[in-house]
Amino acid sequence: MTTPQLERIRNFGIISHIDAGKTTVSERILFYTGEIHKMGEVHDGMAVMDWMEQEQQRGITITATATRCQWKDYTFNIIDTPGHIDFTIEVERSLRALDGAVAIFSAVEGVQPQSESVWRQANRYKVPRICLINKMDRIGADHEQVLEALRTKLHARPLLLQLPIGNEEHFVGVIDLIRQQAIYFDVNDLGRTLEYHDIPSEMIDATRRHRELLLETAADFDDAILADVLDNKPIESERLLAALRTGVLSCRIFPVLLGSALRNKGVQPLLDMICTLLPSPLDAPPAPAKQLENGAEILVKTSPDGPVCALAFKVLADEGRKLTYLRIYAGRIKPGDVLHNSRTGSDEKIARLFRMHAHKRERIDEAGAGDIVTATGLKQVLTGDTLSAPGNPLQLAGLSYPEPVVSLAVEPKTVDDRDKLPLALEKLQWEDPTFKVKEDTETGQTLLTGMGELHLEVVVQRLKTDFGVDTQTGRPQVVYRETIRCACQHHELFEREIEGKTHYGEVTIRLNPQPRKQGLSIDIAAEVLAPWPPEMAQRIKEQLHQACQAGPAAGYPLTDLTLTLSAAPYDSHRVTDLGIATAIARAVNQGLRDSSPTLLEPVMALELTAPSDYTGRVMNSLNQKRGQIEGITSRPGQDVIRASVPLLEMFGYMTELRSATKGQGSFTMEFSHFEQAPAEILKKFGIK
Ligand SMILES: Nc1nc2c(ncn2[C@@H]2O[C@H](COP(=O)(O)OP(=O)(O)OP(=O)(O)O)[C@@H](O)[C@H]2O)c(=O)[nH]1
Ligand SMILES: [Mg+2]
Repeated sequence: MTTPQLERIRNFGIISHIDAGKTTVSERILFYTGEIHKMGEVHDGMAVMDWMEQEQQRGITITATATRCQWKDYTFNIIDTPGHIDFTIEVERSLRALDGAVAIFSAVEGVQPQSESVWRQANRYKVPRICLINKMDRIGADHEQVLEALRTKLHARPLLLQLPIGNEEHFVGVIDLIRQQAIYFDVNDLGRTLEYHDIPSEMIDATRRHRELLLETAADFDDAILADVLDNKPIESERLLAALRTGVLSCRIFPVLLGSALRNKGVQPLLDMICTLLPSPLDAPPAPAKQLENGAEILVKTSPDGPVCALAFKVLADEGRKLTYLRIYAGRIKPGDVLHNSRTGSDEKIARLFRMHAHKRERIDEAGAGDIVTATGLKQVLTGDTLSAPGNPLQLAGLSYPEPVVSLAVEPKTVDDRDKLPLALEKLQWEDPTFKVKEDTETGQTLLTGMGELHLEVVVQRLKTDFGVDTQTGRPQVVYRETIRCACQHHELFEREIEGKTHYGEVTIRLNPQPRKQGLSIDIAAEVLAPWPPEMAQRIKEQLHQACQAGPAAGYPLTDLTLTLSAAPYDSHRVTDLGIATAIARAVNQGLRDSSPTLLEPVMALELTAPSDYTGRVMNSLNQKRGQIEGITSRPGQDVIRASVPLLEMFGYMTELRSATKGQGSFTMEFSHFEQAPAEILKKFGIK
């Protein structure tokens, strides 16, 4: 493949709530762009993009999958992401590395909780988006309701670019409001052929009304269009699209298209709009970075010239070796090149470079700025690392990781399994920053922590299928947080002779409780650390963070408090690393014990759908689970209940709900916040 012009590259992700149709859309994209010759369906376990055995068995996406294809004279790097909240890190890292996104909504279910989460994630990275309302063929499809929810729930400004022709199973095509024509998709050749016709007479009025809205929106971004609209002059499609593009790139408008991926309708117009409206790597804002040699903040512009700067946004353990996904921001890389890893401070060599086509790799000789490729040979690299030219070490902004809230104890079944377990867990941790492993020194068990039951279930199954390690697991447990109920100040002086050397360190700390959802903050007044050598000052900061990883009540991480380092006298003749580290650990530990420590439990935001006949029964069971019902909305024959419920009560709820609703109820939930744990839980941990 020749190196495409940068302005004709589109790096985009497909994001949505679970089951909205991301993988089905991706599969159609690969088919219509000629990358695959047979369309595979998710529910048959045949979709190219769902390549993992676990994905094919479960019919859901688990890992973000990258692929590349050509549409007209544009090159797409696409990442299909999972919708399930347990795999949210896959969305996070994809949005961090991509320039744009296609947000998919189901025409029936509309804006669901996970749609809100991925939308917020995209907002955080200021990723321009276009939307596709999918499943227009289903009974109850209602694109107007989705548009309304985009406005009210996501506070976005959607702009409809199409109207549907026919409803539900009679959905046959769309009216293109820009070019003012009807587009039909030929059912006899899997939607490959598009037919263009005049707008059906009964839709002329609706088209005119919606077109006016489109013109008004375009006029917001182009004064010349505003003048022409006022003068009733015709406006060419290209001008309209250019104005809309300005609105999209600045995330002020979100154009909306309609389709039914499963019925092969609406995908090609989406591809055209990806080319026309989404950013190229050149449109993406320059990446902020820090120059490590002098601490200067700089902006890295997408440019193939100049020193290399790339972000490792995903690492895959592939046949035991690391395969690193790179987004290149500047420069060019090729096999044999040496790159500096800013986190480890060491240099690493690229062995081979590849372009990914789902799970298949194509070897390449070179890649440049704006591209997304994978590399082997980078042994130390982890997700979020910056790789740059050794002569010009840089640090890009990293990724933010959600906190795991569920843990599971595992025990290897045989001696052979015991030998293999640590390496297998290490490799799974390379891939997934939201999966953590801890040895429980008291029980000798290995404790896995992750985002949810499904996350850990997949890990345990992968231990068996990918690494041949059989394990026995306990029941999932909640990962609590610890906080304090009153303020305190503590002074600690540590001075002791160890192996002939006197170690000394002295600190005063203050602890203040904070309201819920405030998190942990560590305050260090600049003057306290000013006399310290920079590397010791850095270690003090790290030790303060470290001291908050395990609280005194039950060993859980601390939250909702402020830890202030109010004094740390520097005596260059007496102070030692060990002395100051011990003083900090003791001060924080004793301070926490004196501040009335307590436990907080994770509370989940739940959205549950069940036939209306079962609503009473479901609400009762949620009440018994200490759930707070936040609202009920009715759809034909079904109720959607939103509630918040402590995670502890939700283990195994899927089975319970299925049996209570004869298999017709379903729910999704995601972490919402931490709340004071009730007395019976505190009692279990011996907390008063
Ligand atoms: N009726 C109808 N069903 C669809 C449509 N698009 C997808 N589906 C079905 O919806 C289910 C989920 O589709 P997927 O493509 O796996 O959805 P997804 O968004 O990738 O799901 P996750 O990756 O698990 O988050 C599958 O059974 C699809 O066949 C559509 O346009 N109409
Ligand atoms: Mg999928």
